[in-house]
Amino acid sequence: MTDTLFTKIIDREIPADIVYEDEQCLAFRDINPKAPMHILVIPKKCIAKLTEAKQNDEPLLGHLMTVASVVASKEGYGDAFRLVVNNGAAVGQSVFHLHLHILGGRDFMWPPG
Ligand code: DGP
Repeated sequence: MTDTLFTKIIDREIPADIVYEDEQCLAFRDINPKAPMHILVIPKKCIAKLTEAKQNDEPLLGHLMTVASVVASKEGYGDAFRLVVNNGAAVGQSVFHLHLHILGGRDFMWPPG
């Protein structure tokens, strides 16, 4: 797939406030935060959206979840955070490079709007 905005963040072509990195993924603060903690976890592998992930991506998807948990805990929100994955433009996906939103630090509605 073609490069995305997030590929440029991985490659340090665009600056970002990076809070975690390993060989498989990167986590950085959302430029337009919707909560006191709003961090994005992205795979370094370009997967446009969750429905494009393949069965052999399962370990990577699990790793993203584990990293999200570790990052939330390091940020002080380990007891209460929400993960969001927008899959498709119709539900608000605007960057077509798979990402987990980690949100915390305020009250959240359930069900989400
Ligand atoms: P989504 O709507 O689920 O595709 O979320 C994309 C998020 O990416 C959105 O919350 C804003 C964030 N974002 C877009 N451009 C940038 C950028 O250049 N830097 C950072 N840090 N975040 C960005």
